[in-house]
Amino acid sequence: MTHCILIGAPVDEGQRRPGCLMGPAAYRVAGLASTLAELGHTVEDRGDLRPAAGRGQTCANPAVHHLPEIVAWTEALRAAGCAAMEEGMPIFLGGDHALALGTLAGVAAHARAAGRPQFVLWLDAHSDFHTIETTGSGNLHGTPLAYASGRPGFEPFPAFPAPIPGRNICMFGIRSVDGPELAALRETEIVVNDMRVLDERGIIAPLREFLDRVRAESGMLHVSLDVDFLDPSIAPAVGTTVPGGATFREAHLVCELLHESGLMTSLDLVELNPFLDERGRTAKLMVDLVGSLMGRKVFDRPTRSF
Ligand code: Z70
Ligand code: MN
Ligand code: MN
Ligand code: MN
Repeated sequence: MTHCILIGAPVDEGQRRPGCLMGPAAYRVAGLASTLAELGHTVEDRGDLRPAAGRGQTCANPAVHHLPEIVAWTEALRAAGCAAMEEGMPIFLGGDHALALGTLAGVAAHARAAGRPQFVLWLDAHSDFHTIETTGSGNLHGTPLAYASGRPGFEPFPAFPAPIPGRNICMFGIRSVDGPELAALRETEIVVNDMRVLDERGIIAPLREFLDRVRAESGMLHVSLDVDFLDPSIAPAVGTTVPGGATFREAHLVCELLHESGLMTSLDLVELNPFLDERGRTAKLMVDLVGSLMGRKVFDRPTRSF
C-alpha cells in the first residue's frame, strides 16, 4: 500500500499548443483517484499548484519563450515535490513536460538529503536534452533532462541540486532527437533505448538491465511518462505526435514490470492535451496505465525477483 500524493501542475507555457493546462482536470475526471483507491492505496489530492508571478528573466536565445513563467513553475514544483517525497509517492499531473524541470529538481533534492542516488526512467518519443541555448523551437518542454544532468546553460534557473549522472538516466521509446541533442547525448553515459533497440530486444531485457542497477544501488526512481511515448493511434491527445510509438500492450508491460520491481518512488504524467482528445480516450488510457503501474493485474502470480 502506497500513500499517493496527487499534485496538479497545469503547465502550458513549455510549448506552443494551448491545452495541457486542462490535463490535471482530465485525469481527475477519468478517475485517477478512485483507480488508486480501488488498488488499496491511500490518495491525497493536493489540488493544482499555482506558481508565483514571473520575474522577467531573459536569455540570449531569441527563440525561447515564457522563460520567467517556467522558472517560477520550476521553483514551485521543486518545493512541492521535495516536500511530498517526505510523505509518500508524488504523482505529478501535467501539464507539459517543462514541469519536469521542477519535479526532477524536487526529487533530486530529496534524494540528496536522504543520501540515496536518484535514477530517472524517461518514457518519451523525445530526448528532451536541449539547453536554453540549443533549443531551436524555444519550447522549454524539450529541456528537462539537460537541466537534471547539470549541463551548463540554465543560468536563469536555480542551480540543479545534485545533478543526476548519465548512467542513472534511461530513455525508453525515443524516436525524435534534434542534432544538438544527439551531439550532447553522445558525450554522456545516458542509456538511450530508442525504438530500434526496443524492436530488436523487446521491452523486458533493457528495462531489467536498468532496474537491476537501481536496485543494486538502493536508488530512488523517478518515472516520467510523456503521452507521446505511446503510439498516436491509441493516444491522440498530444501536441507533438510521432509515429511508431509504444503499443497498448508494450506500455502496459512496462508499467506492470515497474510495479513488480517495487522501485518507483515518484511519477510524472505529462503532455496530455485534453483539447485534442477523442471522448477522453487518452486520459482514460493514461489512468489505466497508472493502474498497471500501481498494481492492477489480471491474474495473481507470485512476484518475480525482477
Ligand atoms: C523538440 C524541441 C518535445 C516533447 C516535444 C521536441 C521536444 N526536440 N518534447 N514534445 N515532449 O522542440 O525541442
Ligand atoms: Mn517529453
Ligand atoms: Mn514536452
Ligand atoms: Mn515527447
